[in-house]
Amino acid sequence: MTIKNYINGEFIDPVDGNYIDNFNPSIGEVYGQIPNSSIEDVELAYKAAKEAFPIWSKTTLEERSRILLKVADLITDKLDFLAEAETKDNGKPLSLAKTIDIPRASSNFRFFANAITQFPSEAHESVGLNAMNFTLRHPIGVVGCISPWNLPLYLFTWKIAPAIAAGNCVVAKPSEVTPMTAYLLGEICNEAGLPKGVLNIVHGLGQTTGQAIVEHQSIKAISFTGGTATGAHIARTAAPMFKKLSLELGGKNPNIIFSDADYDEMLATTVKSSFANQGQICLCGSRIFVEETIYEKFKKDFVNKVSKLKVGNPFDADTNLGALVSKPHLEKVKSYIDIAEKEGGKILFGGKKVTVLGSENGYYLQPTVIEIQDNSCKLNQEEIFGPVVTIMPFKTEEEVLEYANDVSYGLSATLWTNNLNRTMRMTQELQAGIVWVNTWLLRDLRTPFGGVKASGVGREGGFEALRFFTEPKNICIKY
Ligand code: TXE
Repeated sequence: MTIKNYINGEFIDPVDGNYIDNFNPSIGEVYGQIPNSSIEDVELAYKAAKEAFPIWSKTTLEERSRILLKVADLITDKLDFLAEAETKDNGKPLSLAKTIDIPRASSNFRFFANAITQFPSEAHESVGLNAMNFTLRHPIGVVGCISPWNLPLYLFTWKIAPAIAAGNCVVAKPSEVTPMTAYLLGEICNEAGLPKGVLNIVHGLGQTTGQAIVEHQSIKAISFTGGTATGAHIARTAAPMFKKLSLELGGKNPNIIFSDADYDEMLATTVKSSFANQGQICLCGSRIFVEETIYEKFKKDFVNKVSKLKVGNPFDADTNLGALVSKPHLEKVKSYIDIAEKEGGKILFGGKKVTVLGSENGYYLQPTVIEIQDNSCKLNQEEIFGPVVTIMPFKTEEEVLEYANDVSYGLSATLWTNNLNRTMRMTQELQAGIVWVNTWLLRDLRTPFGGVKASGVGREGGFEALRFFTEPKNICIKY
């Protein structure tokens, strides 16, 4: 299957005819081609967006909202089809694509379709000066949205929906590793009646297509989710051009477990926060710290539960972990497991590649639990982004806070305790953009989403996203 670029409402070949392979990770085989778009393709997409902007930016909020709601409905109507496409492209269990990825893509459109109708601007009366200020929030113009492979349609639409709801026109690039559902979104947008050129999707490699979007003089804002090194590179390129930047980068999140937590619920959720989507979620709690008094019990129960997870063909209903997204990624994750013992770690479970009958060339890995002695080891400091977690005991609140914060990342943290005072103390001190207490991945789309330190700059979600995708202008009137 050959994917094409979606520009000005049409599906077109890349200008210079260059294509790259698209893999099905569950069988380790090429199943299609995608454009490796050049500067010329990005320019075509930009021109279409620029032309659409004057009308789209003046389209009433009611009309924008109506179209976005239609996109949301169509995604829901095509849930099975889109979920199957996502699973084939990414390797994730079909059950996950059906319950998380595709429903959330629909919710993203529905949420911002509604949010834009409620988005306020500010007014400030300058008391005693006989002046009144009000702030306009105008769309920026043409904006760039670049997304990763782990939650393909979910994260792609998380950027596009607020961008177009706010009246911008978009040049978007999904990950070259998982382009399929973004391609299918183009058809849905046409069916929903989104005017031509409002959304343009160019496919290709980061260094070429992505770089061309970031370097484009007239693309005024970049919303990016992906690796920290790529985020730093994008910031270096875009900052001297004074572009607005939102960078949602990696995580190395602590999962802190106290003995007073609801044990069974903590255990079941910890299995999910460790291995959902094969551990390829930037919010996974990959560093597990357990209070000493329950450490041995937790270790036994956790390993027991993990040992029952089924690694298998992602299309099988009873599969818990599907394939990792690509061969290079599988090798990267495996390389961390290989250094575990050198670093003084002990593999309590997993660590090996899995051969799945009938899919022998797929990229499968066991869920892996490694006991470590020292938070400063590579395994606890670098983002592995796979089905690998470490566990380590702690004695005191102060000690575990130090472990939790002693890392370059600061995306999310999970805390398991029923002690209210401790909850209040620790949530104040944890260096993270998101802290979950007695839960994980519970998302309310109105809340700010993003990280501190090497996990990024800026916040997505709710009005934060609409603020990012608009330019405020204050008008001051003296009377
Ligand atoms: O990310 P990249 P990759 C982390 C995770 C993973 C690592 C690398 O640790 O192992 O990032 O994954 C585009 N200009 N996360 O290689 O390369 C690229 O084409 C413009 C965390 O997938 O950062 C893709 O569309 N764009 C993350 C997107 O950037 C460029 C989720 C992300 O690719 C570009 C995924 C450039 N110079 C990986 N280079 C999370 N926090 O959710 C690449 N791209």
